[in-house]
Amino acid sequence: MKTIFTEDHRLQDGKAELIDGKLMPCFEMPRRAEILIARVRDQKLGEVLAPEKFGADPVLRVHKPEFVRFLETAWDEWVAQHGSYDALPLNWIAPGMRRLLPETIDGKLSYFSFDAGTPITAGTWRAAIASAEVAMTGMKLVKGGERGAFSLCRPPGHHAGSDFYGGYCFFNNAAIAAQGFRDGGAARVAILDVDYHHGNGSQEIFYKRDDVMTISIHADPKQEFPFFLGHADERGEGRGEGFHLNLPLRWGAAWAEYGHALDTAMRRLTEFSPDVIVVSLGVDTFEKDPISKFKLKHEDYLRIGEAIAAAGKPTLFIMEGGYAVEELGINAVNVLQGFEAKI
Ligand code: OKP
Ligand code: ZN
Repeated sequence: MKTIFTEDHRLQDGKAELIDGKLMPCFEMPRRAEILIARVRDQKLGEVLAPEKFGADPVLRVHKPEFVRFLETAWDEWVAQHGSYDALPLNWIAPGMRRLLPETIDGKLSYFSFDAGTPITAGTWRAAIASAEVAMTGMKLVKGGERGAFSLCRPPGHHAGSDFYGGYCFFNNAAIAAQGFRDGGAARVAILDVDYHHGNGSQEIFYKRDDVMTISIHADPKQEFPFFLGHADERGEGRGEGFHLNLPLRWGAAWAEYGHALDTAMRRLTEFSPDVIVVSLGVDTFEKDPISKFKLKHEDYLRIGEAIAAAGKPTLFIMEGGYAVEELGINAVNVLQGFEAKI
């Protein structure tokens, strides 16, 4: 299959994130995409294409204008206030406080974010737009008849919601592509999120809709980030009731548990009968991932790709997480090769 990739991902190169009570070098780093594209080339997965320009229009189909405007100007406002170093929020809204948009940058960071792991840098806006363009270009390829395509997005997207960023994510690339499919004529789109972390942004964006089904297999939020969404009893709301599925697994889950959840996911997805599948492809479920606690092995990623192929639908893979950097390429490309072996 074809891969969509741009060097513009490098524009997001945060210095540090707050993790385990310490400011540590960002796990979400440019080297991730370098390793991924090297493996794509090495395995001769297929042609590598640059993204087309889409600008902010498709982003605005799923994100609120005030949020998009905030991200466009946040760096300049931060530099004017503090100086030329990465912007991180320091506090968040608590129950009983009022959600009013502050005038100053520190307040705005707090208003639009949900963690201190996601630095806004000089290049964040351009990298995030480029990442969304990578997703949209993959969308166009699949809409144009490709059975599968790989959007090598970086920064990732599945934690970003209609008006918030966090978890290394700014714009929700998978949601933007899914909405792109809808706008291009697809009646039903399924997002299957196999990243270790719950795709809270994708869930929030489509929770009240029955045209985009969201399914996420992830570490139980009772144990793991993002903690406050991703429980098994969240099934959608209003028209969206029954069109969302969470499959949380406990720390330590290996293929036995994971494969079972994937079967359940694919059964529900098939019943929905989507025109197209968008996969939020995280490989931080890997046994050696430094920030995660599942136990998948290299060969398990082939099985994930095969299971997705068995649904028989055009499929767009959108890169999300995975932080065992040196082995990231093997795991992600294994999913794509498992898929291609079964189509
Ligand atoms: C982004 B993606 C875990 C700390 C969590 C944020 C993780 C964001 C993951 N001990 N910090 O879903 O891979
Ligand atoms: Zn993740």
